[in-house]
Amino acid sequence: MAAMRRVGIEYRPLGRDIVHRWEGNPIITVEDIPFRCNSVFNAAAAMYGDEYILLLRVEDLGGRSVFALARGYDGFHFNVEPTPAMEPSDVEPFQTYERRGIEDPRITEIDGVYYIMYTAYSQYGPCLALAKTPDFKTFTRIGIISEPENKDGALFPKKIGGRYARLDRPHAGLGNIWVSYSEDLKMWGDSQVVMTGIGGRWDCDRIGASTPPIETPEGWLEIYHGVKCTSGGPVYRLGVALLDLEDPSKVIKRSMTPILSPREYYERIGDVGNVVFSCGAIPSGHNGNLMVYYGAGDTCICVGTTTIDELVSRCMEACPEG
Ligand code: BMA
Repeated sequence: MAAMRRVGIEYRPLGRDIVHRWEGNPIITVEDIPFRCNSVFNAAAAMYGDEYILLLRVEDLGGRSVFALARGYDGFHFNVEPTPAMEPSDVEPFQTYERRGIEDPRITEIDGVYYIMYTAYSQYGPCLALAKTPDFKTFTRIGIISEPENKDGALFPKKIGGRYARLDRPHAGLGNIWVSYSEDLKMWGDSQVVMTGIGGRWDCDRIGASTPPIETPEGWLEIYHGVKCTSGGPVYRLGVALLDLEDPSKVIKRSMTPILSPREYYERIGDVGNVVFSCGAIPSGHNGNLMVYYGAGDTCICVGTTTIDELVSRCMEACPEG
C-alpha cells in the first residue's frame, strides 16, 4: 500500500513522484506579493552569492504578466521585493512585442552575467526575448530574439562548439523542443529539432524546455514539461532527458515516465488546474541535490527536491522512440 500522510482529516497517498514536494508548499502565493495582483507562478531560479533568487511571473489584476524578484537564504523561504523587477517595456522594439506581458523567465549564468530568457507576448503571438543583469538590481534588455510563435527558451550555461546555444519551441501547434545557436545572443539560427512528444504517453500533445540545461558527465540534463490533452483539459507534467554534450540535438536517453505530476490540491486547482510547470532548478550542496521550483495551477510557486543522480538514472530507462 502506498505511503499515506495526514492532510486535514483525510489520508491521501503521497504518490511516487521523483521530485519530492516540500511539505511547506506552496512557498509563494499571491498573499506574499507586496503589490496587488492576480497570481504568481513559473519562476526562474538562480544562486547569487549565498542568496537564492527567484524571478517570479506575477500576473497583474488585468491579466498581464510582469516579473518580481524574491530573495532567500535556504531555498524554501523567500521575501518578495515591493515593486516589480521587470515590466513590459515602453521602449521599442520591446514595447510592441511585450504589450500583452512578459512570461516564463529562465535564468542562465555565463561568466558572471545572469541572462534572462523570457516570452514576450503581444497581439502578434509569443516571441523569445533576452535581458541580462549583473546583480539582480539593474536589468538590461538585449533583444527580441525570435519570430512568433516561439516560447520556452532556455539558454545553455556555456557555449557549444564556440557558439551560444538555446533550447526553444517554435510552432506552438506542433510543440516540439528545438536547439538553436548564436554568435552574439541576438541572431539565432542553425536550428534543429531535439525531441517530440511520444504518441499515447504523458507528453504526447506538446513538450517544451523547462529548466536551463544542467551539465552532467552523462550529458545535458534537461527537465522539460509535457502536455497530454484529456477530456478534462490539458495536464502539464515534468519529465527529464539527457542530451549529447557536443550536439544537444541528439537525445541520449529520456525518461518514459514523468518526474512530477499534478496531485496536490494546489496543483489540481487554480487559474489553470492540473499544471506543474518549472522554469528553474538550483543544484544545492555538494551531494547532487537539486531544488526544483515550479508553478502550480498557474496560481502559486512550489518547490520539490531530488538529486541529479536520480534524474540521470530515470533517463536510463528504455526509450524505444527517443
Ligand atoms: C503554457 C505557458 C505557461 C503556463 C501553462 C499552463 O502554455 O503559458 O506559462 O503555465 O501554459 O497554463
